[in-house]
Order: sequence, then C-alpha cells, then structure tokens
Amino acid sequence: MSLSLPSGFLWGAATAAAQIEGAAHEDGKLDSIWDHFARTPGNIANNDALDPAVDHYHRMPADVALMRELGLDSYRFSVSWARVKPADGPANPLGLDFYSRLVDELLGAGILPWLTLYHWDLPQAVQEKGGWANRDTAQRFLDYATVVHDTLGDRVSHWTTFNEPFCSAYLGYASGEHAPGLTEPRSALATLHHQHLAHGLAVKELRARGTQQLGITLNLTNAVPDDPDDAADLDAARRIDALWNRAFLDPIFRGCYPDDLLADVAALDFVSLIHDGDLATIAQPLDFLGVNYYHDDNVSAHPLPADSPAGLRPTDKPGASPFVASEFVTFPPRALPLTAMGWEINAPGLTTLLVRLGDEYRGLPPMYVTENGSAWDDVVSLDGAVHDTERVAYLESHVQAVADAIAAGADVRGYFAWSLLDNFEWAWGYEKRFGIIRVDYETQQRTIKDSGHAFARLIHGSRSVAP
Ligand code: IFM
Repeated sequence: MSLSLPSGFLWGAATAAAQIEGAAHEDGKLDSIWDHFARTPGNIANNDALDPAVDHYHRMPADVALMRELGLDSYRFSVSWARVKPADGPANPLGLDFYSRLVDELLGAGILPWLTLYHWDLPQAVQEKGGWANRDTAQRFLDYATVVHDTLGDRVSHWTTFNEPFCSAYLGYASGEHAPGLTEPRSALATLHHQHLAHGLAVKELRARGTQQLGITLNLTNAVPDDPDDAADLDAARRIDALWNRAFLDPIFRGCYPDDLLADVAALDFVSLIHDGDLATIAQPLDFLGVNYYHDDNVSAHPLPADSPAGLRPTDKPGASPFVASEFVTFPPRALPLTAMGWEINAPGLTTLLVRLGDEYRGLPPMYVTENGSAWDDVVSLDGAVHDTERVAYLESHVQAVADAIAAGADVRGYFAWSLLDNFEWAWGYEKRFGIIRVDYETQQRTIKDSGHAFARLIHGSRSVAP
C-alpha cells in the first residue's frame, strides 16, 4: 500500500493500564472502580476479572521488544491512578517505579512515550467520596497529575489528560454499562463538567512546569441523520452531535458549552454546576487533540421496526439513554459491514470527521488519531499464525482515510492503532479482541497477527517514501 503522508508522521499503538497490566493488588496498588465493578456478577461478560489481564506489569520489557519489532515510533499508554496514588495519602513509590521503568525501556528502544493520565480507572477510594460527580475530584486529579509529573516529567514529553471522557461520564454515570455503574443523568453531567475542570487544572499546572506537548483525547463520531430531508431526523442528529461531540469540543476549544446542548439538558439544571471562572480554566491552549474514531452513528427520530436486533434498540446504544429518550432518537442499521462489536465499517467517515474538526474549530491544534481499530473473532491457524484479513483491511482503509483527510487540508500528525495487544475490553471482558498482537490468555504467549505485520510494513513503507 502506498501512502502520501507528511514526513515525521508518527506511528504508534495504544493500550490502557486497566486493560493490560494485571497485578491489580501488587506493590501497593489498591482497587480501581473497575476492579470493584467487575466483582459484581453480570457486570462483565463471562464475569471476567481485570487480573491478570495480559500480565503486562510483569512482561513489560518483552512487550516493549515487540513494539520495537513492529517499528513503532511511539507507544500510547495510561497510568493507573490507583497504582501510583491509591488512596488520599502519599504517592506509592513502587507504583511510580513501574512507569519509570516502562519509560526508560521505551526510550532505550527509541520509542516515544505518550502518556495518558486518566483512562477510566478512578481509585475506588475516590469513588467512595462521590467520584467524578463530586467537584473535589478535579482537585484530587490535579494532585495525582503532579505526582506523576514529579516522577516522569523529566523523560515524558507528550501528556494527555483524559482518554474519552465521554465514556467515563455517560457510560459510567448515565447508562451504567461502565464502572461505577450508575444511572444518574445529572451525575453524568456533573462528571462531564468536573472532568473538563480537572483537565484544565492539570494542563495549567503541567504547562507552568514547562511541559510542551499537552492535549486530550476525545472519542468523536459523525452523527448522520438517517433521512437528511426529515427535520425530525436532522434534529435527532443535532442532539447526538451536541451531547457526544460538542459537549467536549466546545468548552475545551471555545470556552463555552453549546447553547443547544444547554437547552437540551435544561431540565437537569446543568448550568448550576458551572462556577465562575470554570470555563476559562477549562479552555487552556493545547498542543494537540487526540481523536479516537471507530464508527459513525446513523441517527433517526423514528422508531425502529419491532423485529430489530436487540443490539440496535435505542436503549442499548451506549450513552444514548437515559439522556435521549427512545421517542426521539434511534440508530437504524445501514447497509454497511460490521465488526465483531457490531460497529459499522465506514473508513471515509474518519476523513469526514477530521476535515470537519479542522474546518469548524479554527485554531485547533494538530490532531493525532490516538485510537482506531477493530475487533474480530480471530482464529489461530494450523501454522500458528492469525490471518486476520478483516483487521488488515480495516487498518489499511482507515490509514488511507487519514491520508485523504490530510490531502483535504486537515492537520493530522500521527496514527495509533488500537490496540497493541488483545486485552480486557471493559464490559465485554476478554471476549472481544482488538490487538494487532494476539495474546493466548491461558499461556500469555504473544503472536504478532497478520495485521501487526501489515502495520509494520506500512510504517516501514511510509518512512521510505516520506519526502
Ligand atoms: O478498548 C477501548 C478503549 O479503552 C477506549 N476506546 C475504545 C476501545 C475499544 O472499545
């Protein structure tokens, strides 16, 4: 595959602490909300636990060697708050030491460490004080961020505050599919705002300490009206766009919440959560926007046929309920192929999204696709390999979509595959595999899949043709 990408385009793969590390109670780590949530039968498919996951905590050097074998420029990982500052007391030196060793290992392998401070695993001790619904958690996040920066700030140049705050707010506090498993719409909005505040406080502090690459990662979608000539469908798509995209982009990049969002959630008295000065704190200048993209959302204001598959019922759509009642929004299937998650495959959607962001948010910093990938029911062949042709096709078509966006004027500087390794896919447990490296969960053996080899070729090829 031949691609036209700017020189210096950054190639990486991503993971998150709770999904790969295991060692859930080792070296001073205490429960995160996910350790706690997973203990309730029925919360996770097959009642899977987060420990040992893929045992990355003990296999880290070998995993970094695999990254090097793939030729990655960068590795995007997250720090577990519950490992480095498990409770309200002092930091945990053993927990910090793990990330210090990881960073040294990466730098030694010539791989840029790209650190995310929060990928959904709040310490359970902080949850017990109200979690993100409690405004004070923003200050706790700042304390945690400074502790991590004290240890790693000398070696890590790229800092992301939050990964997909949509999920921790809406899936954690509104639809209840994710930890802490609550179904309280107002708490979800409080979480939304307090996470933004925490982001702004941390960016301000890390900037004052001289950090030069600071950003946030948002999962964004194209909310497509099912019938573009139907006013009700257009309005349903607008609502989803407001709640899922602009509720994040606008406060961070424009210093305000969208008026239509404020009107949509007026009954929940969202505005009383916003204190004087909050929006100025939130709208700190950033050096990059991380974009996570998996699929678009086809939105309608009309009921689905009664015989629609369960996964397509509006209340099953993550984050849709209970903000968005079924009478005014549904997600009708389109004639597109689906991944094993049941997610549409539509690579041009990524081009549309990246171009829209650049066009609509003037002054937006450079973008990086910080996650993109697909789950499939992988099979190990008799030759021991994983011939994951669908994942190869997904990967190549989406990288092409990034190149198309750049050609259309979007400032995109890198692409991270989700995920480096098969791992714990949250409420789906180990049932869904996203890795470009297979993990045998019995033996912990790693095997680079065909998609991993294809990615390595792509990286290599783009380096040899870069101007
Ligand atoms: O596994 C998740 C990841 O933690 C966040 N983004 C989406 C991925 C696939 O669902």
